[in-house]
Amino acid sequence: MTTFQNPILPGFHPDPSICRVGEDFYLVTSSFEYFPGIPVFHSRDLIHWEQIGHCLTRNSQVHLVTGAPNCLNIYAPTIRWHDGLFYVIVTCVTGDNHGNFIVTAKDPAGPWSEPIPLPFPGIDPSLFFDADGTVYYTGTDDGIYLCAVNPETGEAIGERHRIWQGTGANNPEGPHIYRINGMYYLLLAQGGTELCHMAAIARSESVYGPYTSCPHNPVLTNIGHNLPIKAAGHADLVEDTNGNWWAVCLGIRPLAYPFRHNLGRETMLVPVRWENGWPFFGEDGAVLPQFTTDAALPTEIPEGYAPGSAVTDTFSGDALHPSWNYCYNPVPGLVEQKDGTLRLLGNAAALSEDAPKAWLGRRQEHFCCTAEADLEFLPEADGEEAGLSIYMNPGHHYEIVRTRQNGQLCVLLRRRIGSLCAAEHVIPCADARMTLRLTCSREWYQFSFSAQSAPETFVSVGGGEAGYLTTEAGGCFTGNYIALFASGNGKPMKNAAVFHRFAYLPGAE
Ligand code: 6LW
Repeated sequence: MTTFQNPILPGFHPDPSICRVGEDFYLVTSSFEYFPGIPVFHSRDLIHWEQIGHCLTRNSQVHLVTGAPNCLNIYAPTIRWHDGLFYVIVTCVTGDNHGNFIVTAKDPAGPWSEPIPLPFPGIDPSLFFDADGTVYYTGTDDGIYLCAVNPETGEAIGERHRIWQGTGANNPEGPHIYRINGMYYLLLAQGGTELCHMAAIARSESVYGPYTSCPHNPVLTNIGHNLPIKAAGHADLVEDTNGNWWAVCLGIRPLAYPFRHNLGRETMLVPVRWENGWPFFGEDGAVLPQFTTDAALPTEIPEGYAPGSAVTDTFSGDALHPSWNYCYNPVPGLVEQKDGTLRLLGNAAALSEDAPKAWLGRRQEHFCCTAEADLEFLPEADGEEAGLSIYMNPGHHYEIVRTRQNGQLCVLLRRRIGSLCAAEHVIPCADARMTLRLTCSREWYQFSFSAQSAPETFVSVGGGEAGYLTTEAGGCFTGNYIALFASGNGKPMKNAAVFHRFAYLPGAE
């Protein structure tokens, strides 16, 4: 028997795709404007995962562009393994490098290759390696289509064929093809990646169809179920070494009614059983917060960094902790880890600007959690600032800010919700070093700080409602980040803000 909780990857880990090589499972998720792009995870038991790297780690692979935050750049990927090589196929929907491309690697931890561009339009690409050696591209562009492809060169082979378009719900997308017991199966998402999300499946004797819809479609949805997980869809199937089948999919966990979610779309695991050549997902097609299945899985806790775990980072060594992301491609000099510190040298871009800036963030992965940052910073000019932010996008974030106003060194709270912005609770503080603290709950983000001269005394600067930093209030496809930032607010800073320690501590959900 195996019991596990969902999500298996908490926080912003949307559009999961999975493959198995021997006893090892590998999973990738979409990453949008964050860099490195396309995180890669490894597991032996589908439940405990470690992050082993990213596919897009070099500026030469992807140019992430500003524009419409939260819903552009790197969309849904697919990971497959064939004949000793890993393939990840993905869409960058913006900028001069937009389009579908493949990267490959012998080691999924990387390095991954330079992109192999593909001539196919649309999003949500997938690859299927057929037994006769033919490789098929499936994608979504005004419907689901398929085309033979040379994955080494990216060349299309033959024509594109529209195939099954789902059961008639809107937005058929996220297609994946499998060959199981001599039949071709097409699994796709439909209904849109919100509360009407679902997955549907069809089968055919030919990869080109015609496909017969499963009699109990949608095979996966949480519509009509009173469950804390909603918007389940965008699934990918995998068989374990014991012949049991599973699916990963995305889901959201709303804060409360009306359903608003702040952690982004998260990766869920669903047991799958087969009857009469059709799959049955989860419990009555639904993704539960907890499953107990008779599928015996080995329990193996990987050694690497696991999303959802506590992290204390003292910035030792040269490499950033794997949980950190830049917003867009990193700009040399803005964020630097050296000599056991993290140095942020703010440029002219304000935190609220949709632009590359001195910003380093990690996902909020729990409703209830605490983040702390030890900061050493004496702003030399009015407007120079550094701090700790709960950040959804440039237009929606709350932060505690160490700054200088009218020549006075101080700490204050700033909140931005779209066009509304307020800086308040200004507290004079001349200490060079302080600890900033963010306490997250389902209802409220609370900020406080303790100055070096009184390290045990945390002074509140206030906070803001969790409900306004949600996808429904002002976001799109990503989840909230807990971020360190610095800015010269109109001119580059002379001296860096220096962070000595950062801690992320999960709380009781
Ligand atoms: C993803 C597609 C979608 O590529 O959103 O709404 C895109 N549906 O499946 C980004 O997650």
